[in-house]
Amino acid sequence: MSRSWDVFCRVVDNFGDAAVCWRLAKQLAAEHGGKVRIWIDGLDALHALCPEVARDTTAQWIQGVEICHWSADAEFGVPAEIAVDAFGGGLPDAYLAAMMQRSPRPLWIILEYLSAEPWVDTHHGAPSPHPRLPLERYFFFPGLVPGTGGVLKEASLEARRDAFQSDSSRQAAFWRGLGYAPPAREAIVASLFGYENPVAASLLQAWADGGREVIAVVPRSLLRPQVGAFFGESQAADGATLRRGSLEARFVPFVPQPRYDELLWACDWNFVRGEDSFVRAQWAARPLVWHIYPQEERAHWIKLDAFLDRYCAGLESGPAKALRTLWQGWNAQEAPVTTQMRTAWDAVADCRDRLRLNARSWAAQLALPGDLAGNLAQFCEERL
Ligand code: TRH
Repeated sequence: MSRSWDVFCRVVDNFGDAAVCWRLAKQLAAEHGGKVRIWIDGLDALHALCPEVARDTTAQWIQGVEICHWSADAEFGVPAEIAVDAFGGGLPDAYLAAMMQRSPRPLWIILEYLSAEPWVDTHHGAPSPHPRLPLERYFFFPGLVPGTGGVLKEASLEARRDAFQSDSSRQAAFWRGLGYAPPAREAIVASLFGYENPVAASLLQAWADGGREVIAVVPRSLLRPQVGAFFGESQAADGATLRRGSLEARFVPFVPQPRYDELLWACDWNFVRGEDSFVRAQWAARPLVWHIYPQEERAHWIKLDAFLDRYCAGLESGPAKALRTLWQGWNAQEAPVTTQMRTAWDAVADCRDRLRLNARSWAAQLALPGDLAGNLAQFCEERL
């Protein structure tokens, strides 16, 4: 059944909040016939992901979704049947008042952050009664295993990925579109998207000193100035190429979301961060390294380990240990001596075929809980 949806997105920082809400909104409209509005307080973030989005417009229709600027004086009109409160940012008072007037009352979904921790499946779908208002409210937890909400995945994603990865001419066209020659077959190509990272120089040095050509593809991010600084150019411009030893760094622009997927599909390794790029790198079916969003009291280490426990479950102890060491090194908040990062990289390079196979089977396993938008639509249908 076609339902109406209001997705509320507060841009706390960076792009992840907008990225998840935008994907969800598009998919509810395109695959579930939803009438979808996204209320977002930071149009700049959405514009970066989808340049068609104007930064200064109160309401605009793009790709089947009505994008509304969530300003202090926004007029919400009649609430939709379902309100998605992304990452528990809360709903505005005026909207709550309108929800109370609507009959039947709308459903309120708190869409949580992704976590691989074992408690997620017992909390997924639990009611979260509002302290004052008689509104039905539920927690919806993304997750990696059946019993959770799954993660976002468009119906066509695997087919598009496989078509791209098996077509060398499309890959060559992709690189040329970015202004670069297609990488040599024997080169290891790694995308580098992340937060500031004191460990970066150690890994870059290991690549520069290594016996095999490495191409680091560096989109705009907080990590990029450090990569540039390694070559003595902290302000490296889009389109620049810098070289040292066996390492070539390509500085690429921040591309629209669908193109970023292609970048992930085109690389042998993907260094990613936050939530959405982390999930997309898993769907790319290539080995990845996650720079997790740091939390207070080192809570993120629990999340990181919980993910690695699941991701490495099918691996033999050697490759599992190699991957863990690299991930832990990349997330360490102090710079290790270069040899540690080199040892970690050499260890994963030695088992790269095994890690690639694991990345492929992990992507297949990730589809088992069903995709998040479909699971959410069904969850709501059962309660409306
Ligand atoms: O930007 P992120 O760090 O996002 C977040 C926020 O910090 C948020 O507050 C926090 O709660 C959350 O992480 C956990 O990382 P993320 O989630 O990977 O989002 C980045 C998005 O940017 C993702 O959709 C991929 C996209 N992207 C492009 O579209 N083009 C690009 O060139 C690049 C590098 C990324």
